[in-house]
Amino acid sequence: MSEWKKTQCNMCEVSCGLEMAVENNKIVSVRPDPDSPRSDNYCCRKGRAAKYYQDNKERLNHPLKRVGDAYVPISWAQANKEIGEKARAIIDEHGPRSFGLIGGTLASSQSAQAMFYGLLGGVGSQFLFNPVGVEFMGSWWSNGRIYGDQVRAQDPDEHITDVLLLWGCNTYVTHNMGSARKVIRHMSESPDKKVIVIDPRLTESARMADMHVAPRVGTDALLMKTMIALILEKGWQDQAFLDKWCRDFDEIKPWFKDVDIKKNLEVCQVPYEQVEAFTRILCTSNWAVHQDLGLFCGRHSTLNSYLVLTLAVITGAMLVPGNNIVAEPYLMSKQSDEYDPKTWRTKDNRFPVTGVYPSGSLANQILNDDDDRLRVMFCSMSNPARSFPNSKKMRKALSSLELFVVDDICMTETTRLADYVMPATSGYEGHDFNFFQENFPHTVCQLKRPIVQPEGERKESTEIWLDIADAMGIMPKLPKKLYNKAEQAVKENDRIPYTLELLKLLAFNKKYMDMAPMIVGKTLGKAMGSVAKSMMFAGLITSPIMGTGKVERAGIKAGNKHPVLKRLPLIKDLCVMDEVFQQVLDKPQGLIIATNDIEDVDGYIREHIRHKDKKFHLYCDEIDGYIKHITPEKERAELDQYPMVLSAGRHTDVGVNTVMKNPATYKYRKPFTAIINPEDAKAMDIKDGETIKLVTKAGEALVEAECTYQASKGYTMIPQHFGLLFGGKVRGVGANEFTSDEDRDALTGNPLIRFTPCRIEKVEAR
Ligand SMILES: Nc1nc2c(c(=O)[nH]1)N[C@H]1C(S)=C(S)[C@@H](COP(=O)(O)OP(=O)(O)OC[C@H]3O[C@@H](n4cnc5c(=O)[nH]c(N)nc54)[C@H](O)[C@@H]3O)O[C@H]1N2
Ligand SMILES: Nc1nc2c(c(=O)[nH]1)N[C@H]1C(S)=C(S)[C@@H](COP(=O)(O)OP(=O)(O)OC[C@H]3O[C@@H](n4cnc5c(=O)[nH]c(N)nc54)[C@H](O)[C@@H]3O)O[C@H]1N2
Ligand code: SF4
Ligand SMILES: [Mo]
Repeated sequence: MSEWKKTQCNMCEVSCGLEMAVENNKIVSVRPDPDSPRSDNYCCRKGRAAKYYQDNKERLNHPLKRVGDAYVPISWAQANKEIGEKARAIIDEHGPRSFGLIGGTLASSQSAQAMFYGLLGGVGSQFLFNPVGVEFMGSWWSNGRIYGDQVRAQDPDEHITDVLLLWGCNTYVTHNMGSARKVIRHMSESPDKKVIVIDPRLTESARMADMHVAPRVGTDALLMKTMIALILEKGWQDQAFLDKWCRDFDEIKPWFKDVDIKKNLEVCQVPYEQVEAFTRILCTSNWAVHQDLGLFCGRHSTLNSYLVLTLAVITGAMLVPGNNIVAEPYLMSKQSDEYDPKTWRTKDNRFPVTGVYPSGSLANQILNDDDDRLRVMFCSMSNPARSFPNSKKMRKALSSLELFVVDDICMTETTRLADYVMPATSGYEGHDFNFFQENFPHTVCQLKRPIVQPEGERKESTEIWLDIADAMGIMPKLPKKLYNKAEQAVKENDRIPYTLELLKLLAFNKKYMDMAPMIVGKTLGKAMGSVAKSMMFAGLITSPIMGTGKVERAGIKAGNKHPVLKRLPLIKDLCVMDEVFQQVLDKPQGLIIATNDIEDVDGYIREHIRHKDKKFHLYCDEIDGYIKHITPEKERAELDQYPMVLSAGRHTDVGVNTVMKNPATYKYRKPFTAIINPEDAKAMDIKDGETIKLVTKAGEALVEAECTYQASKGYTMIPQHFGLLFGGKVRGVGANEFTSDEDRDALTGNPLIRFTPCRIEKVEAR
């Protein structure tokens, strides 16, 4: 007999609430959880495929050590001791710049990130690399410039907006927005609402849209520059909003002066009438935009994001409910200031955004001969040998490290390069969480807990890295009293006395601050039986929602456990957050833990603009120096150099990056093809199903051609999920076999994996 258990999907950041039927410790069936406050009884194909992810022949069960070309199982104690000693010795000899981290979080499971920050703090290193450095460098840097906060990302308020833009993303397929298909269908069917898709291709999302704007690939920046010029020419900007909330609107006007609108649009290949209608809609409606890889990883990556935000501010659609809002922080990230002399640079002079360095800088930081190079790296929940640009170079770099330790649930392209491989529990076998999820105006919080028991010696990633940090000797010696209070907290189900003891310790030892999550993990986490679970508590009692009134607005009040302490404001807030934690523990389906006051629009704007003057800053020198080069002549000349461009890795519905490896999930589909526009194919005399050679400056491989109008002219695409080794067999070619770590955005170094110049060669029949 199977039993239905509540959990949260571990596949993507949307984190839908799910119910899974478990039989003999195996997941046998999946359905959306009707009680989930997060996902409104919604679930996609990837979530339903959980059993293929959970049980497959690549799962890891024991710590492994590389001996020659083979891996041998060793005990946790031996693994920790050897890793701790080796790492310590290398870092002591070569200094903290020899140490760096990769990953540390899945979009859906983030507790281990806290340990990664502790490891960096303990060693004194700043080198963190993860998918932020593939996707968000330009976008999050722009957030920092325009509203003063890199961490709180722009999001659409899709549930009540009138116009939803899907810009450079195929959300109907990729579900990179909550309840994606439901929302798009609803908007598409409502006569008073509109979906507008801006994508060169006729995607599944574009088919649902009221308007499909199909610019030439790589011309979004020119298109947006033209739209803003049109707004200024017509006087359509929201002047009252700008007067109230913008510091420097007049200073950016020169960027859009003397723009030849018709000439620009010829390069973008979009009709004037459509652009005028599109622009007018943005100036007269509530609108919200979801943007993703087509913009973030496309040509002019950073400028694209900057101009989307600029459009939102100019039309009065930024930080206004029903338009574009910001997510409460869900990643435990940091703000980065590249002009602070204490901020490290890479050898190629790149800087971090939210504490993360560009992925394309990693290989060069390892592969060089001088003393300033990365020698020890730990990697968690990431597959950089597949997901960072230029796989060939990445393999060489990672395998040349003096010590490379990886945790994963499976044997992957990256674990195969490691000296030690650590077996982790999946999100269905351990505790974890996505901190938090935006259901604007609400914030939802859910704790994943084991619904199946882990096999072998798997451990939660959070605990794996805590134990390694301990073995490296970077944890301070903690007072016995803190351990006792932790035990007492669990016994009495009251964490306040423990928290006060912890605060006392930190107040007298400021240098422990960097290690605070690890201190909680080692005391409260070990006492609770899950370090990850204690990270949720640590996150809540330091959360930016604390003390804002949002928790109380969501209906959560402090219990009566500490009536005396409640008079002290700090303690009162802690008691409220402790109550939040208790309620999260009590509700496996998750709950709403904070609610914004959307009636108070001015208050909302003021809260989320983090510049001191509480104004949007639209002018910055970096963009001033860049945007003047975006002219129709230069754009056309550069684009014409590349008659064929490759999108290295469209995200299709049979995979989630490289997380879903089991081919059983696409048994009756033929997913690994390069899609080519039929007119291009005809011109090259290529037939559907024919084998072609795809060539870029980084690599070449034979692939099967699929001729379809899903591809736009001059733009071929391969999927992101292939080239994965499963059961001894590789299917297809990995997308980053074709990408170069040199093709990067000039401003922030984001890789341009959606714009890889390529050549298609006919393979003569032998
Ligand atoms: N099924 C599935 N879902 C996923 C994932 C997955 O792997 N599989 N991955 C998850 C993750 S991590 C992410 S980041 C998201 C990614 O989600 P998406 O960004 O929606 O995924 P892509 O397939 O890369 O879609 C990018 C779109 O941009 C378009 N595009 C390319 N060049 C340009 C351009 O120059 N201008 C414009 N305007 N558009 C352009 C492409 O034609 C394509 O349709 O999906 C998430 N959801
Ligand atoms: N060329 C090209 N490159 C790309 C992209 C592209 O479209 N084209 N997409 C980019 C994008 S948007 C992203 S987000 C990145 C993703 O890049 P990564 O995050 O590096 O890669 P994923 O494929 O998501 O791999 C996550 C790893 O975590 C493991 N894992 C899964 N669940 C768990 C768990 O519960 N615990 C632990 N410990 N491990 C787990 C999986 O087995 C997998 O090896 O790739 C980027 N790279
Ligand atoms: S949308 Fe994301 S979280 Fe929801 S079921 Fe699909 S993969 Fe899972
Ligand atoms: Mo992503």
